[in-house]
Amino acid sequence: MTSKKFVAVLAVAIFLLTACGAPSNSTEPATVAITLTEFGIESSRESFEVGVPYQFVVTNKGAISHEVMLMAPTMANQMDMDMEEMDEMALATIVEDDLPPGATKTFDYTFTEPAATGDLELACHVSGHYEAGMKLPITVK
Ligand SMILES: [Cu+2]
Repeated sequence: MTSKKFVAVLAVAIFLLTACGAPSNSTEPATVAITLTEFGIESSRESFEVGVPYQFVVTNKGAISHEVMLMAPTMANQMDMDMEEMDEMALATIVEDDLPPGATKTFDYTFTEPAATGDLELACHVSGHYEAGMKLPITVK
């Protein structure tokens, strides 16, 4: 192989490598790690961007079952709101049955509009948990 030909082959090889090896990450959802405990919610990210697909990976590190809802803050003691209505209000939900101790569940969500801090939160509405501190305000820009 002449050195000129070798360079040409090398150039093609490099082109192919970079073409396959460097995919754009723009379509990959950004991972958000959420941890549930008694009684709190932690997130690897509390500030989000409109239009960016996020994958929420929710892990229950507590000793009892929890749930997670992405929704506007609500008075947990509001007696006129039942679980069904809350489910309708929620942008996303992982129900208690799916989050026993040690479980990890995911959901995908892309925010469509901005939200000031406190307009939206991640919350657990298992009876008594919200009041005990299982809520985390988030911001969407
Ligand atoms: Cu809970």
